[in-house]
Amino acid sequence: MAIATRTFCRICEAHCGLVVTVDGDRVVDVKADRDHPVSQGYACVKGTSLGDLHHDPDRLDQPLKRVGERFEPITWDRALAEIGDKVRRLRDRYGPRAVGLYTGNPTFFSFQNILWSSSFLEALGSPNLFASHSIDVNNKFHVSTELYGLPTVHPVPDLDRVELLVCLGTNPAVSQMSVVHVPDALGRLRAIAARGGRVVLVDPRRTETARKVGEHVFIRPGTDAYLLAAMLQVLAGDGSLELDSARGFADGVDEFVAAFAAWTPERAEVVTGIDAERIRELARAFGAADGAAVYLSTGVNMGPFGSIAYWLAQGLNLLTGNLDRAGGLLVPGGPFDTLRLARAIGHGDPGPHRTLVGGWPRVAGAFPVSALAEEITADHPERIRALFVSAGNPAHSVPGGALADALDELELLVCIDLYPNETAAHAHYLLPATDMLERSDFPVAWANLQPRPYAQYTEAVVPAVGQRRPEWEIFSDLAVACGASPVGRSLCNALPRLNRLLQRLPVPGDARLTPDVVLALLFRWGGQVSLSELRRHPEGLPLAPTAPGSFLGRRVPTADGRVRLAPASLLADLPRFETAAATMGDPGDGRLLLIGRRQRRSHNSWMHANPGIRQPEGGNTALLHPDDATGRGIAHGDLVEVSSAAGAVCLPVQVTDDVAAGVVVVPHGWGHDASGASRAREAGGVNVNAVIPGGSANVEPVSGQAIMLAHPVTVRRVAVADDGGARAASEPATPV
Ligand SMILES: Nc1nc2c(c(=O)[nH]1)N[C@H]1C(S)=C(S)[C@@H](COP(=O)(O)OP(=O)(O)OC[C@H]3O[C@@H](n4cnc5c(=O)[nH]c(N)nc54)[C@H](O)[C@@H]3O)O[C@H]1N2
Ligand SMILES: Nc1nc2c(c(=O)[nH]1)N[C@H]1C(S)=C(S)[C@@H](COP(=O)(O)OP(=O)(O)OC[C@H]3O[C@@H](n4cnc5c(=O)[nH]c(N)nc54)[C@H](O)[C@@H]3O)O[C@H]1N2
Ligand code: SF4
Ligand SMILES: [Mo]
Repeated sequence: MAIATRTFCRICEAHCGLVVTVDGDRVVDVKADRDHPVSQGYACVKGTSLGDLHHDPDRLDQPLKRVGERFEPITWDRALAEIGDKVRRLRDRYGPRAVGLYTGNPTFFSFQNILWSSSFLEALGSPNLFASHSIDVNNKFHVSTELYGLPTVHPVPDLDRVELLVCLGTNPAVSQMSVVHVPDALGRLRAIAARGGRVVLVDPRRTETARKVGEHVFIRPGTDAYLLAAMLQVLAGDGSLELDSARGFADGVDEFVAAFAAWTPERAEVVTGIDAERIRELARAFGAADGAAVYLSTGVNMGPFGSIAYWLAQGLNLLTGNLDRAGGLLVPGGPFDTLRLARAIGHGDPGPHRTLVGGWPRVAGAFPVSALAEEITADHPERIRALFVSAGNPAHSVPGGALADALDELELLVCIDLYPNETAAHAHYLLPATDMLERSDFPVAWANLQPRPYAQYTEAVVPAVGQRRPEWEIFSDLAVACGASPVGRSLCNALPRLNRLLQRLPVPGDARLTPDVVLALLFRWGGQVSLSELRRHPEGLPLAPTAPGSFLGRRVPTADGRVRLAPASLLADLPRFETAAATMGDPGDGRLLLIGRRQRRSHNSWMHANPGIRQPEGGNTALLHPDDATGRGIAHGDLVEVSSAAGAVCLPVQVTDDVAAGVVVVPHGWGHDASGASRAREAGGVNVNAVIPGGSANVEPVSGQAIMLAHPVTVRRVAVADDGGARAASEPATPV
């Protein structure tokens, strides 16, 4: 008999409500949940294809061990014993730093994975955690740690009331944005425009979003911080910053404003390519609006000055009185006090650990991924010799080829994943994890990022296929096998940070700390709702809206409760910002600046295997402005080579004036020749990370964030379209 169960998607920040129908052990239907309190019937094809993902024959269904060039089945017990034995020997000989862990993007969408994976590493006594956030948002984590005391504090735009929303480097119609929890982001932006508000989208490409809503402003890649600096300068010059009230909540207000005093709109125009008058108009409209917000995302994060840009965005929001007010930005508390929890587990503290090479500190608990290759290949006794990769594909997702090469130097590489991805091609063992339909969950990492607060818990909706196991079990068993604390009575030791918290609570000594037990305790510890209430409301429960005025002076999690607007690390990065201005935005030698984009049917590197999603034929394409194409003798559909000192890729070109002149756009996540998933291999395309320079030389020094866009590249024709451009035309440059 078919049973329909409410749950929610955990692929991206939107967490759309879904209704999944299961007949026996088959998922027969996945639909958007029309009665969901926030997503209200919105879901994209990735969410509604989760049934195909669940039953995909290319999935990992049993543990595999490398034997020569092939992978062969091995029992869980044997795999755990062999991995454990190897890790014990390496730790005994070289110390705990011999072991490392990379946690990828889906980690942060799984309550159990977040907690158990990093706790596994802590239980082994190693600081060597690397996470995908250093190829995504480390700038935001660093700035928030400096300004607000925790990497997880990110004021979110009050989308239902904002009058002027300035978005930089985001394409909500495709991505649903990042570090904010907004299903149907395009619909929410349209609602702003429909009630007479303004949405301004700053982007080197006229995006799918810009075609549907608001005003679009072209900007040269990598230059957003100069635009924001000039907006601040205009408002400071007009005397319209609310300095006195800001001084009541924040230190360093005057130092912050003074740091950018030289950035007149005229100077910023030269760097950004945006007309000085337009900058003035935008700044003044921002200052005058009855509720305004600057929001920025990966198009700025991954640039050379993501931290300075995010710092400026925070400062502009605060000094125009928009932080912590209705219609500006709010800091939601979450269904339980996530800020208090983060502080209790020491999340804001970078700690004493440094990488062996380059001495990088940890940001949000993890070293920069750009430093990982060197930590593996360093001529140092404590180098990483055994690496666990959980829910990630670093061989593919990290810029440059050095990491993929370094993985082959490891004595042990274990991948815990749904698929045999490109990283798995280097591994010794592959361990099959359950997918989101096979596990209970609560989206803890996004709980304080909701413009419309609500809480939703889900049970597993279908039994695990084959020998797939939930990550909390995998990591608990691995901890035991590797010689860390045993499960049961002292599983607490495998969750050391959480345990510090649990020690204050009446936990039965031999209780099994399953994810549900831990969740129930967290809700009991300070929740607006209890887990049992959430279980009774599988459709999700709306929570009290975030109160304006509840953050500044009240909940700022710095030691003294004040915002630190002029932190030393950011001030120290200003000389780099000033010097770079001379060359930013245009290399001046005929090369183009490479940027990325996302596509609706992709999700980083892991949607191309899903048989339920039809992908554009032939993989990815490069977008080029007509002037840049003509000047190089390139026509629509031709095959071009995009190259840098790091490497080269060849792919078809689409000529479009949606892209600013001087810019070439290539989406990431494609090119799966090394994947073990047949459909991904056949999807075609190329991995743009082969062209983007990697390693610790291409990292934002202040945050460890990899610089992944605005690199100069050479674009040249290598072949004329043999089909008259039909293939490139099969996917319009700006679909939706
Ligand atoms: N050039 C370029 N590179 C980029 C980007 C870019 O814009 N341009 N974007 C960057 C960004 S924002 C990100 S977040 C990173 C992502 O970088 P990664 O996280 O390293 O890579 P993903 O492609 O997201 O791979 C996720 C893996 O997790 C697996 N998986 C999915 N769900 C689960 C689960 O529940 N459990 C387990 N164990 N595995 C699971 C998938 O099968 C897949 O293999 O890529 C970055 N790389
Ligand atoms: N369909 C789909 N959705 C996704 C993902 C996916 O792969 N596919 N990935 C998810 C992940 S992991 C993340 S982190 C989020 C990211 O969500 P977003 O940050 O919204 O990501 P993008 O859609 O890549 O939008 C980035 C925009 O920045 C622009 N850009 C590039 N360089 C610059 C620049 O220098 N300045 C400015 N102002 N803009 C620039 C690009 O043209 C692009 O339009 O999306 C998530 N959602
Ligand atoms: S937008 Fe798509 S991928 Fe993102 S949560 Fe919703 S259904 Fe899932
Ligand atoms: Mo991301």
